[in-house]
Formats: sequence, structure tokens, C-alpha cells
Amino acid sequence: MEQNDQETIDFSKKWFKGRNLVIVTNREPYAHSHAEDGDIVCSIPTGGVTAAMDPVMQEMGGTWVAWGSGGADKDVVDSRSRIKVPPIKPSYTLKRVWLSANEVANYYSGYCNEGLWPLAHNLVSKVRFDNFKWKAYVRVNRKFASAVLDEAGDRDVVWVHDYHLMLLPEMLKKEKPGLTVVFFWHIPWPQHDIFKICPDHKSLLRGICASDLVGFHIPRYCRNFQECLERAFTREQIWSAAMPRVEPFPISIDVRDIERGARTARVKKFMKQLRDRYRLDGRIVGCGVERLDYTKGIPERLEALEILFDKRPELRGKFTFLQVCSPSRGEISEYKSIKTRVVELTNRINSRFGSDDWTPVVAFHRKVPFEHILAMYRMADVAVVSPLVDGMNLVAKEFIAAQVDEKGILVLSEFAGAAGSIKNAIPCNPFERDSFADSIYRAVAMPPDERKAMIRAARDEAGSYTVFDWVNGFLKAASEIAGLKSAGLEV
Ligand code: GDG
Repeated sequence: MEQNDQETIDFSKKWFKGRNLVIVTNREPYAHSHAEDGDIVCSIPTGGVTAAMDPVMQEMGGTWVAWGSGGADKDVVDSRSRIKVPPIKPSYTLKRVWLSANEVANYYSGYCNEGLWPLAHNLVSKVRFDNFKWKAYVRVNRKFASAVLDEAGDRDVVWVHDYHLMLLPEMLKKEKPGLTVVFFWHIPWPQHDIFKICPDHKSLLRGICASDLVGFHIPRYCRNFQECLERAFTREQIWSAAMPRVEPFPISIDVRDIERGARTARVKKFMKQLRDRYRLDGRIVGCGVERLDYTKGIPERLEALEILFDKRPELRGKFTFLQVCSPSRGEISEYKSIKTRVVELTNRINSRFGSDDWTPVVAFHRKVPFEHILAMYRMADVAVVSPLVDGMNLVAKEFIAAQVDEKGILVLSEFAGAAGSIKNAIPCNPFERDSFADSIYRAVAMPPDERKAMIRAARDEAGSYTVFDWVNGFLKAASEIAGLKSAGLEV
């Protein structure tokens, strides 16, 4: 860790003055499973929230409460369902919450990912709510609450994350009013006309409003949230309740770690493997990295690539696009159909334009090691990040940080939260395929001098604000609130 980052974290620790930090997420940062030979192996689940929080917890210490989703998770914990992680450098405690298969289906796949996820992303035609799923959501939030209450002292700081746990702040405050409970929402917050589609929206708002602080990535989500409060409740109700402080805190990445990672021998080995296997020498390389999720705009990107190869025959045989589609929420039907669509489109492009020695689109339908991703970032002349809507998007930031050879240009959707802070990228609108194809072309065809200037500016922009600054900003606000509370002042 660089000295600057270390100082940022030390500063955060000081603010806590003896209070412990307990963080709560649905997804756990480390999962244990049985390998084929019977050994227990530990892996890191894919996802933006755990990717952002793990380096922070490794530096801060404390307790992380999350669903124990790994097949061997129960075999490695102590009698209070706890284990020290990461395995190679145990630095904080992971406490696991156990969910039944029924709860996973109804709370996680059902209420959270068939209801709240598409709702927050404005994709109302995909939204599905059922009363039995709501009951599972309430029950699982209670399970998380009881796990947190086991671990947190009366005046500790509890940091709750994301849409899976909206009822938690109210449940925690009821039992231990001295806790400082802060909440970060990682995805977009929709306007009230959308949010009220959820039949339980008032209960959810009440749950989250018991927090002392609620953070979003960008000001627009803060405004939408406040608009929901104003329209769901009367003025009297709002004034009589203790409302949380609401502020934007745009998340970032561990910039220095990505830069260092991109230069390692292991990443260079992956680069060589990719170059040899897909005959990339002398070709322009494009890349995309996502969980296979319909919000990420992968089919739209493939359609734009098809148009590009149609309109620009000179790119045939010259431009290869590498796309990671790591499996996500595969038990949900919308996710099954997006996979079918991506496979169909990839096959169509490859059979229309491909040749014996050139595959236009290479799709990896599996979770790949992070070094493989870094190798793709480092090799790429263009990365396409084209979500239909996205809270922030860490891939855009990782790609820029990995540009140690200063050769890659980012094509970035106007609808990603990241577009607010990354100005040195080529914008695209994934809903309009022709102009989207033109944006990719601009990146591919940009002259070397211009490329270098754009990447340098992007790296300057991205390098000055890391995940440690994000956490520091959020915890500074949390500690101010905790300080005010201990002084007996209204927050
Ligand atoms: C949510 C919000 C917000 C992807 N495939 C593999 C893999 N990844 C890693 C990427 C990146 C992370 O997963 C994805 O982060 P995103 O931010 O793009 O997306 P979400 O998971 O949707 O995250 C998002 C974020 O929360 C944080 O607040 O930015 O808007 O939706 O780190 O590199 N990692 C590995 N193998 C893969 O196959 N190892």
C-alpha cells in the first residue's frame, strides 16, 4: 500500500476512537468450497461491492457480516460462525449468516434480484414482486440483524451495504439505539414514480431512514431518494422522524494496486497466452468485462460491433474483441435469456465475418482470474463499458488504472455513474447502435498522439481519487455523526 493510501486509512481509524467497525453485505468476500479431490478451497466471489470493500477491510480491521454461500463455508468457521480472512493474511473477521435454499430463492433471487434490482435500474418490465418473497426478505433481514447484534458493541459503527438489507438499520436501532448505523447504496436510486411500483416501498424507506447517514454514488441518486421521501410521507411524518444525512460519495478502486498488478510477471504471462491463443499479434484488441447482467449492455455492444464490421470492412481480420461474461444469478430466467442472446450474437458475428485465422469476438463464459482481466485491460486498444444504466461501474476505473503502456481508450456509456467523473473517454449511447458503433470506431482509429494525451489525462483524473479516499470520506461523515451522538447532540 502506498504511503498516501496508508495515511488515509490511518486517519479513518483515528476518527473511530475505540469504536469497532462492523460492515454488512449480502455477498461474502471469501467463500469456501470442496474441490474435486475433497480439499477445501477458498475463492473470491465476483462483484463490485466486495471488490471495493475487501482492500479497505484488510487495512481497517473489524468484522464483516455476510451470507455464507460457499459449499464448505460451515466446515471452516468457529462456533459463532466466524473465520479470520483473507487466508494468506488474516486481517479481519468474517461472520457468516446461514440461509436456507428457500430463503436464497425467495429473498436473494426473488425479492432482491427479480424485484429491487430491475426496479432500481428503471427496467420496470422485468420487475416482479410477490408477497411471499417480501416475507422472506423481512425474515432474512432479521437474521442479518441478529448476527450483527451478536458482534457489535452498543456504541460501535455499523456500515450496511446495498438493496438486500434495507430493513436492517431500523431493526438494529430498535435493539441498540446507541449504534451509529450508516448505509451505502451501490446501484442507481430511481425516481419516485418508479420506486412506488414496489408495494412495500414505504416499509423499505422507513427501514433505510433509521440510518444516521445514507450515501449514494452521485447527486442525482440523492435527489431521487429525497424526492421519494417527500412524496411517500407527509411533511409532518418527515419532521417528526430523525431523518438521515444524505450525501454523494462516488466509489473508486485501489488504483495503485491495479497499476502494480498490471505490471506483474503473471499478467505478462496471461498477455502472452491470450496473444498466442487468439492470434492477436498485429491486431487491434478490444475488451469488455462484466458479470453477465442485462443492465451491462452486452448484447447492445455486440450489435454495435456487428454494425462496425459491416460499415468498416477494413477492420475485418484486424480487430478482435475479448469479452468476459462471468456467470451471475444464473437461476433467474432473465439471466438465462441474456446468456442465450449473447451466445447467439457472438456466433452470428463470428460466422458472418470470421475466417480460419481470425475470430472477431471471443467470449469467456466463466469467471476468470483477475490477472486475466488485467492482461486484457493492458493489451486492449479500446475497452467498451456500455451499461444501460449503472450505479458507478468499477471496470471503467480499473481499465484506466491498468493503462501502464498508455495505449487503451475507453468508450463509456453516458448512463454509467462513472460518466460523471471520467471526462477523458469517448461517450456512447448503447440504445442507438449506429452512433455506438461510431464511438467504438473513433476509439479504434484515434491517432497515437491523441490517444496518449487522452489516456494520460484519464489516468491523472482517476489516479487522484482512490477507494481509500471514498471510504475515508464516508467514514469521516460517519464519525462526525458518531461524535455528535456521543456528545448528546442531535444528528
Ligand atoms: C455494483 C454496481 C458499482 C467481473 N468479472 C470478473 C471479475 N469482475 C469484477 C470487475 C469489477 C467487478 O467485478 C464489477 O464491478 P462493477 O462496478 O462493474 O459492477 P457490479 O458488480 O454490478 O457492482 C456498480 C459497484 O457495485 C460498486 O459500488 O460500481 O455500479 O452495480 O471489479 O473486475 N473479477 C474476476 N473475474 C471475473 O470473471 N476476478
